[in-house]
Amino acid sequence: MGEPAEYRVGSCQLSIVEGDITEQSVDAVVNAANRHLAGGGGVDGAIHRAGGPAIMEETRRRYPDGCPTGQAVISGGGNLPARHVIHAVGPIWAGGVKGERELLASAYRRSLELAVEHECRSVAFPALSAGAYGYPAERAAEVAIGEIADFLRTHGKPQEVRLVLFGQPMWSVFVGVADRLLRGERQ
Ligand code: AR6
Repeated sequence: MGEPAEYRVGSCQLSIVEGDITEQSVDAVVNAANRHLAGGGGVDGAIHRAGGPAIMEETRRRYPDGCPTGQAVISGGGNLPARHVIHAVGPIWAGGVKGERELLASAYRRSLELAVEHECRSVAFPALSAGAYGYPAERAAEVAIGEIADFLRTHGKPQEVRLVLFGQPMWSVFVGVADRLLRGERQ
């Protein structure tokens, strides 16, 4: 089990932990959703199973047209410990030639903007696009960590961002990238 790795970014904290996103006691958890907000496997399946039907009822009602790739929408957290779920749509990996990097960066950025708009002090993200959508792990980690760190330096909030990785291999890829990109900021 990878120990939590913590980095100070400006006045905020970025932590990288191994675990299950549905168990995080934070103000908002981010879901790795699809454009139709139709539910699915992976993080999406786990969030709807643990959170109950209220989440899907709300997204169907408020966002009947779904959510474009690279964007995010917000709902309540249902039965989850988190108050909100931010449904972010990352890109499907297509070899890196379809603007995937910018779309993935935008999904992280838009999620953080929504978190700040809803006064969330703590937000937990999974590795968006790095499962069923096939984004290579190391590159997904570079985008995630680079984008989150830029946002925290620019805005000074949310106070805590937690990257929650499923399994030790993915946790070590993210910690390796964070040690490189955030050199000197590990606590
Ligand atoms: N907690 C944390 N991480 C998890 C969990 C969990 N409970 N479950 C899986 N992961 P994925 P994507 C990891 O496939 O690539 C869905 O069907 C997983 O091991 O959830 O963005 C949606 O409906 C991987 O490292 O998201 C979409 O259609 C990472 O989370 C599509 O999959 C992301 O894997 C989205 O695919």
